[in-house]
Amino acid sequence: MDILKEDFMQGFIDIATEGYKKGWHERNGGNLSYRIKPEEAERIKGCFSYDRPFQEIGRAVPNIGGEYFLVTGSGKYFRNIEKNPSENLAVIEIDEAGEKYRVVWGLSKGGRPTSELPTHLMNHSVKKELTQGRHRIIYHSHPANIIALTFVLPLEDAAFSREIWEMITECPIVFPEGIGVVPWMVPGGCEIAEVTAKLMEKYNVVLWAHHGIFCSEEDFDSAFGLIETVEKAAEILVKVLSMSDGKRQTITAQDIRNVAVAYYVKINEDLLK
Ligand code: 2HA
Ligand code: ZN
Repeated sequence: MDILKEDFMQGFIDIATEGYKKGWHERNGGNLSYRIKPEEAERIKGCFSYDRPFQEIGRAVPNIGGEYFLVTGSGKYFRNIEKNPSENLAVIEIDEAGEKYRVVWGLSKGGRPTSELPTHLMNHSVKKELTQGRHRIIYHSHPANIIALTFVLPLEDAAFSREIWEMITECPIVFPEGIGVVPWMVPGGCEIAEVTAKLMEKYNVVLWAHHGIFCSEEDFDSAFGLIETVEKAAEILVKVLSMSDGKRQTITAQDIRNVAVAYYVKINEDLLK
């Protein structure tokens, strides 16, 4: 058994590397977590060691008690993950009560799991409940165009969702529930985690103003593809806003409804009013 050969490890490393190549992970920017399946955990348990102490999560997440997560390390660079996964990543075990975690694999030269661990774990908790366990990935990155837009668009879910939906016809099909927006807050703690997790009850994409983006998804391809789509739409909007007389025509609210009907997705009508 070799944890590095597991499909989930390969998928994790693949999107971390591709995200870095996209320019979404300067220095130690961004973080990623995967809720390991019980059968995967069973297969790799021989790689785990239980000598590192339990630490407080900061908030209780009882419905993910006893689960294992693969997470990026705090201060580690996405650029280095492929070269050296065991130094830059960790597997953590959550205690049965869902109050503490300990590192059971990785961070071979020391360190801690991502500084955004509270946001990751609280988002996992919300999504596990709401998707009957289907969602397993929380991905945070720093794409330039969507961040740029948080300086010029109103920091409101409807305004952001509408503008981004309008930029590519397929956006309302890819994220029909829209985008949640968190105003600027200090990152890395339980406060921003609570606000983010609340929005994750409604959305799979949540923006942090002047900082970055979080998404929740079932698998690595969908998580990466979701951010790729949002960021491409944001890039188009930045170009449109940079042109002298702006939009001359666009995709209307009714067009978006028509796309949703044609593709059998449930569009978030609250954002189209
Ligand atoms: O440094 O992106 O939000 C990692 C981060 C914190
Ligand atoms: Zn960040």
